[in-house]
Amino acid sequence: MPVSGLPPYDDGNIFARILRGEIPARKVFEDKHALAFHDIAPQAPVHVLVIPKGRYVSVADFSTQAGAEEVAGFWRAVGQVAKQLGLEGQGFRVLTNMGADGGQEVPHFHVHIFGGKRLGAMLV
Ligand code: DGP
Repeated sequence: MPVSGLPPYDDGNIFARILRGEIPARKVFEDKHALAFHDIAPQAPVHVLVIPKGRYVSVADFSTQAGAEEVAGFWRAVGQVAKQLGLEGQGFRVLTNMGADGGQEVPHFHVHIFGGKRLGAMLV
């Protein structure tokens, strides 16, 4: 069960389907722990999503239920993706939405990487 009050993991969610190759995605990185692909509705010149390969609904689940190797592997992938996309020099933003108040739409834990321009203040 997820720890976040969200429903249990749904294997039919869109990112699970991307992981299984059932839906195409513009992949930018993949390794044992993570997959990264361009967001379908980019909100910045660079907008990439990084997802773990494990079945975690949200950051609450991932941070409490994933193993140390999985957590480390995921965050290393985030760093590698930013480097691969050439974002390190000018900087970038990493964001995760969680649950209803966080505006999470897809119930498979993911982080957004935004970059490619000087980003404004966060909306609240
Ligand atoms: P969030 O609100 O954090 O759950 O954001 C989900 C993001 O996923 C949103 O920015 C749009 C993106 N997205 C939704 N469906 C698809 C899809 O089928 N393919 C890709 N590449 N991105 C998707």
